[in-house]
Amino acid sequence: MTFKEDLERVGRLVEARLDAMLGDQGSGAAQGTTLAKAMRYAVLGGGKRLRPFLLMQSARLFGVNETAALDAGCALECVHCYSLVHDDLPAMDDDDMRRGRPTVHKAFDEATAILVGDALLTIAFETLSSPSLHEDPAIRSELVLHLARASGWQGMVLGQALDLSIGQTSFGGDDVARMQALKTGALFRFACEAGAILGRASASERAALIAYASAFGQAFQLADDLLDAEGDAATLGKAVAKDAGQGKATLIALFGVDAARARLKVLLQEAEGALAPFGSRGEMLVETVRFAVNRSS
Ligand code: GRG
Repeated sequence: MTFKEDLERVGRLVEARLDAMLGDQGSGAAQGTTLAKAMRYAVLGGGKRLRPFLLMQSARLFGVNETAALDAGCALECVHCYSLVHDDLPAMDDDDMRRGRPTVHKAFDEATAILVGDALLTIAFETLSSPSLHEDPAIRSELVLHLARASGWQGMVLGQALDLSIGQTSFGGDDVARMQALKTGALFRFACEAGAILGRASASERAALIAYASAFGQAFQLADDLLDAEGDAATLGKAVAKDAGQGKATLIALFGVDAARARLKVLLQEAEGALAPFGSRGEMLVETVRFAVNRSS
């Protein structure tokens, strides 16, 4: 199967599993509520599903059962969607469009968008800790621990807080890199580490995947910044040129587009190099980082 075919196949699996997860929620006490409808709106029908894809490809290196990896990937996608919903709020990035349609607080209202984020975050941990995900409680507990670390106050939330603090302090290249490693990179690291956890990988295999994820996260963010600087709003499904307009601290703002492109090449090599221990089994992950760097949306 080609990379594109597999990305599409996983996208369909993720969509169907998330639909079922949120249908289950909707059939309980939340059935028919605005909250349930808004959660479905936030999660279904859009997105590249790159984080679950990475998780499933990492798990595949170790022959992990795809159903377990899919559930863990959907938990991760719920955290990602929560972060997008909260990031779009007026108190944060104040965006009207996401994934080609109105943001959750525009389609519903701000209070609902806050609650959607809260509920998606908790569903993620409900999913990871459910005995149906994996029979071994030690594996489930390790997944919960690492997702909590990646998404919380020492991870993505801290990255977002640092990003929001820009303007109050002066930011250099190292500060921007640290902020982005937390805000964007932490969930990619979890994606790859979760594959290693599910696959009971050796310490060196796990370290290789973490090194890949680190280069992947930086490359993904640089590509994202380049798309914001040079991309097309219709293709992206969201506003462009926001970073410069808001005086955002990006590596492009500090060093320029040419330096960003040169750094992207180095990161691509780093990501590919980190996969060397897996030989040809790592080919899909090589394709994934190439896709993340060359994407147009
Ligand atoms: C609110 C705690 C909290 C954190 C927000 C994710 C985030 C942190 C902010 C989003 C701002 C942003 C555009 C960051 C750049 C990287 C990024 C997460 C892009 C969106 O991810 P994609 O391209 O989105 O994978 P899709 O829609 O394909 O899932």
